[in-house]
Amino acid sequence: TAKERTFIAVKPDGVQRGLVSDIISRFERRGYKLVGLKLLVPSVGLAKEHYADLSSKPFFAGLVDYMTNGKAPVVGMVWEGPAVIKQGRVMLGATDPKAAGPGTIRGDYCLTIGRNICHGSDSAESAQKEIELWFGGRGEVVDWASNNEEWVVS
Ligand code: DAT
Ligand code: MG
Repeated sequence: TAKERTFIAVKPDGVQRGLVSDIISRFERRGYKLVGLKLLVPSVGLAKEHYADLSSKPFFAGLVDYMTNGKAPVVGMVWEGPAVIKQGRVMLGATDPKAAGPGTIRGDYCLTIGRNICHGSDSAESAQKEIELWFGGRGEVVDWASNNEEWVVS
C-alpha cells in the first residue's frame, strides 16, 4: 500500500565518505516520502537489538563495533511509499557489494560486505520492528501530505 514504510540507514562509512545526500536524493527523486530522519551514534544495545538475528555470527562483534564506536554517526531514516520495503532493498543492492549491480547504491559505491554503507529493512516485520526501535515511542515519525503525491502515485 502507499502507506508502506521502511527503515533505511546510512552506516558510519557512508557518513564518513560523504554519501548521505546521494542516498537521500535517490529515494527522494524516485518519489518516496521522507517521514523520519535522525543522526546518532547508536548505543551498543540498540545495535545489538537491530542485528539480533545475526548475534551468533562470527562477524557480529565487529559489526556492532563498526556501528557504535563513534568514529562517525549513523543517519537513520523512515521512507514511505508504494512497495518501499522491497524497492528500498533493490535500490541498496546485494548485501555483498561484489554481487551488487551498477545503478544500486552498493554497486556504485562499495567493494566489501563489511563496509557496505547502508541498511534497509528486509520485510514488513523487520520494517515495523526497526522503525519502532530507532524512532519509536517519541513521535519522531512525521505524518505529512506531500503535494507531489498526485503526480507520483495514481
Ligand atoms: P543486509 O544489510 O543486506 O540486510 P544482513 O542482514 O544479512 O544483510 O547482514 C547485516 C550486515 O551484516 C550486512 O549489511 C553486513 C554485515 N555482514 C553480513 N554478512 C557478513 C559477513 N559474512 N561478513 C562480514 N559482515 C557481514
Ligand atoms: Mg538485514
